[in-house]
Amino acid sequence: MLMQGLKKIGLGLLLAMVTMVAYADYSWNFPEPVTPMALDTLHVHNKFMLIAIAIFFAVLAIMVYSIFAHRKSKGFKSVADKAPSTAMEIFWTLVPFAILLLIDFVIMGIPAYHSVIMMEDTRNKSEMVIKVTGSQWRWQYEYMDGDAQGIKFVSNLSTNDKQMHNEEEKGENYLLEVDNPLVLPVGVKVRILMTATDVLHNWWVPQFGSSRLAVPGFIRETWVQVDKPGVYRGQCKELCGKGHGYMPVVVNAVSKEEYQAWVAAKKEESAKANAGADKEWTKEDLVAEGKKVYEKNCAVCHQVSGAGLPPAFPALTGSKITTTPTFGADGKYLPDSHMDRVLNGVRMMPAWKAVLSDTEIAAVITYERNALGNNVGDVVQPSQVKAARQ
Ligand code: HEC
Ligand SMILES: [Cu+2]
Repeated sequence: MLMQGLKKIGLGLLLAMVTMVAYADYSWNFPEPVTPMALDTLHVHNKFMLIAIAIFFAVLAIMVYSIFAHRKSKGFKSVADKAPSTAMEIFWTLVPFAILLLIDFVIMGIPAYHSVIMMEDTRNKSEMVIKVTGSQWRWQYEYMDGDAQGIKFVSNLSTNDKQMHNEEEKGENYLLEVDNPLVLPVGVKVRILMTATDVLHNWWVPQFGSSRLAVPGFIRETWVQVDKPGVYRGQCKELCGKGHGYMPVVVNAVSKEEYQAWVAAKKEESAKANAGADKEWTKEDLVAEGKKVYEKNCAVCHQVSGAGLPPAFPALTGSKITTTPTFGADGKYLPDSHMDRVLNGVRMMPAWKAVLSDTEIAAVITYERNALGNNVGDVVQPSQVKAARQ
């Protein structure tokens, strides 16, 4: 019986080892660390793992020895029959306490302390600052200083609907792809300020080893220094509502030269968009532009068709706000009107003032009023949005 059991266990172990070798690409291990923080935490993990394994085998060895050496057939009696000794009990309480103290506070405490200090050290030698804002359900990035100062954009999921509904083969980066990735120069320590506009989110890229809650109303900090060029993917790591699984993080780490080129291109792009804000747009152009803005930013809640998901997310088709005038006789927007809702939000409706440009807001409002089954006929120009902001 015993031998058979042992054979079975042996066979099991062998099988486990074979599968481990088969997975030698380490897909069961941590993802390859690419920042000093990720490397440090991986080392801490490995040290702790060794300590835990050593303790496991030491305890197991004592147990197996005790069971065999003190078995009943050799005449050993149950401890329960022995008279308790207070001195012994105190001694055997203090010994594990001392061992734990040594392991936890010294052998494990020192490397862990080192890691935690490293994580908290966001300012020392950091060369640039980026603000990351989480919203239901997208990330917004803003470059706060240096050449890139003023660059600000929204990063939306770019996986199409068809893949989600199994009408099309799922792509390689299914739900881990965005329209505008965050671009960072390699080898530069970047201080990251983090906040949220609605609920808790968490900006998490496993290969960076940093993860911090984004809390509405608070600015929290972390940092990354990506040492290897590449595209790194992550996700929001805090359950944040219906679209939690649809707000991936994509970071493109490039050489300093490529980064400079990207900054220049991005600046030119925003200069062009600003020029667009001063001209008079035709209704057709606004509606066409607005469709893009709508499908990227609004359709998650109000649906592509505009039917919404009542009662949580109202329909925009035929709604009072989208079909009644948004400007009063004095040219100012009315309270609780279309412009007010989109700029300032209310309850679960996000404010778009700080997220979308004048042109985008003008376009999306014009689109909602003249598409999605509505046919109000009026247009909102970017210049009117600009004025409305004041
Ligand atoms: C996170 C989900 C969400 C997103 C994304 C969203 N909305 Fe809303 N929206 C709401 C909710 C909820 C309301 C109802 C708010 C209330 O009155 O309590 C609303 C209301 C509105 C209304 C008023 C409708 C009415 O008749 O009450 C308009 C207009 C509107 N949203 C436009 C937009 C536009 C434009 C966008 C994209 C730029 C957008 N929404 C994105 C959730 C969302
Ligand atoms: Cu989130």
